Amino acid sequence: MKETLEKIKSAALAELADKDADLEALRIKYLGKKGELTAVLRGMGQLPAEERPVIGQLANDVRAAIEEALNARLDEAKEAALRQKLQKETLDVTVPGDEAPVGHLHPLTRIQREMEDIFLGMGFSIAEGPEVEYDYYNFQALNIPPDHPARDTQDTFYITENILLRSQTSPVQVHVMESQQPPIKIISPGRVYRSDAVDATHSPLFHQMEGMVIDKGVTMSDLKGTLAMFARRMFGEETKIRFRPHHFPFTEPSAEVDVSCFLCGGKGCRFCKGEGWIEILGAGMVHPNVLRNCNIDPDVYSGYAFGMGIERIALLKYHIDDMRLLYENDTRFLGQF
Ligand code: 2NM
Repeated sequence: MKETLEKIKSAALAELADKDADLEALRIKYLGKKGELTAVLRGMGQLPAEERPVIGQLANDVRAAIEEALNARLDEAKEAALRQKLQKETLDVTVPGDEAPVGHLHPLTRIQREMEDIFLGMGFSIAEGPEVEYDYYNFQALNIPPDHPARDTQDTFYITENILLRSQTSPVQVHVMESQQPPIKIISPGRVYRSDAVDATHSPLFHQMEGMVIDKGVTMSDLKGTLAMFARRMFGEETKIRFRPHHFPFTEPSAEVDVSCFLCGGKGCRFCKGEGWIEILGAGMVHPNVLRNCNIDPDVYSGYAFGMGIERIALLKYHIDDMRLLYENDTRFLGQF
């Protein structure tokens, strides 16, 4: 029996030493209820009484030795598994991170804010209003009656007979004049709509910034001074402005306003098409009919107004030759600003 126990022990230890050993199978084989060691212990009853303690002791020693070897292997396996797990989860904190792309304002938005800042600096406030308007606010109040030819050049999108998408931001000024007496000094930036086909310089949706000042004794020279200041801030301190007579139904007198070419300084170049001047806006003194329509007495108050396309200013300042680029959201284009 002693030899059997020794054999079991050396066989178990040999098997446990194998690095590919199935440890659970070996535990069952040697230590389990139906295992080899248990079988030997069951046979102890047949032994002479004096041998039992000796064999019993030996059996315990063998069991302890196998358990010890088994536990050592189990610990080793656990440790190896942990090492492998940690290795897999290792994070190299020295590897450079992925750069998160950071965007920036759209060039149109930048120009609009720049323009707003210039006028805010001259004491204007920003006024906003609805893009869906009554015909009255977009046309009639502005001295454009139903059959006026100016409606043709500003044909817009009608929602009903008398509700439409505004074709200019002037209706905002009408709302302001209706709700407050002068002094009024506002700009109204925003989207406007016209039934125009898309090309390099036209879009059915574009942005305008209009301005209006109404008070006692406001004159054309105030308009000139304000626009001259705007032109210098926007296009450079050397910039001059030039008024050319024009006609708008809502202003009298009216003018189209040019700035001296900020590339050639007025000598004439490709950019200004040899003119030396670039048209940027329309302006004039608010028509007495418009003031009357808004319950402002034209014998007491006078005012000027102007309007310009924000896209046009953006195209000029950034030397962009096609307006459609501003709307296509191609980041290869937008990323340049
Ligand atoms: C322009 C040109 C000239 C204008 C007039 C008014 C109002 F409401 F006061 F009558 N707002 N904006 C105006 C004047 C707009 O855009 C080219």
